Amino acid sequence: MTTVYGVQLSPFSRKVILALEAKDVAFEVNPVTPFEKPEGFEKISPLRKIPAFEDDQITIADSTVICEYLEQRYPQNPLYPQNMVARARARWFEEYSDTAVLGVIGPIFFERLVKKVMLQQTPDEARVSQIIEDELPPVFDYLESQLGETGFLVTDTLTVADLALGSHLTNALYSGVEVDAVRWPKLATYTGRLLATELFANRIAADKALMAG
Ligand SMILES: N[C@@H](CCC(=O)N[C@@H](CS)C(=O)NCC(=O)O)C(=O)O
Repeated sequence: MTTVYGVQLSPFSRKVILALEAKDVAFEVNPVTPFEKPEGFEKISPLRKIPAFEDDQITIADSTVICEYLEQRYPQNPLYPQNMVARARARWFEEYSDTAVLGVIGPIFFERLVKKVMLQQTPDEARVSQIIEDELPPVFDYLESQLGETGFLVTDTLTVADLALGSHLTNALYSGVEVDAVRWPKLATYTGRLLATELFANRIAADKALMAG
């Protein structure tokens, strides 16, 4: 069975899950959290990070590597543009999302969801405010400067860049971080449009069911 080792609230695991769902590939999730990794997990994920992936052909880790493999193995509903420039831009925005956007949303998600809701600890709201006021604006400014009025991040259809960015924006939503539509109008519109797609809406519904349970 095609298996994702990870948890659906992890942004990197979500990127892989979204890619599988976009391509209509059946899979199961073997739950491995960043806090509790089974003994021997390094055999599946040598860096001991989630997600890892296994099917009848390969056992491999890292969301970027897994998504590229999925694209070649399951070419239907492509997530990488054929055009050379658009493809490079999609890869770039995937990288930017997984580094810079994660860098600001990740710690807020950790404080407000992981610490507060999962670990029943007091979130460091001073740290959250400092990120929202100082660290997040340059990241959103850059995204605003790159987005068009319509379509998705790189083209008119979803690419891996949208799966990566959308995955972090989903965790922003769960963390109470809204994109200010006055300051970042294109990013706010894009976020609304992306998270309303069937692909993201179904994933968000699944996350909400998990968090409610
Ligand atoms: N570049 C990796 C990053 C994966 C990553 O950082 N995963 C986090 C959870 S979202 C993790 O496993 N952290 C646990 C650790 O570093 O020990 C990818 O794209 O899959």
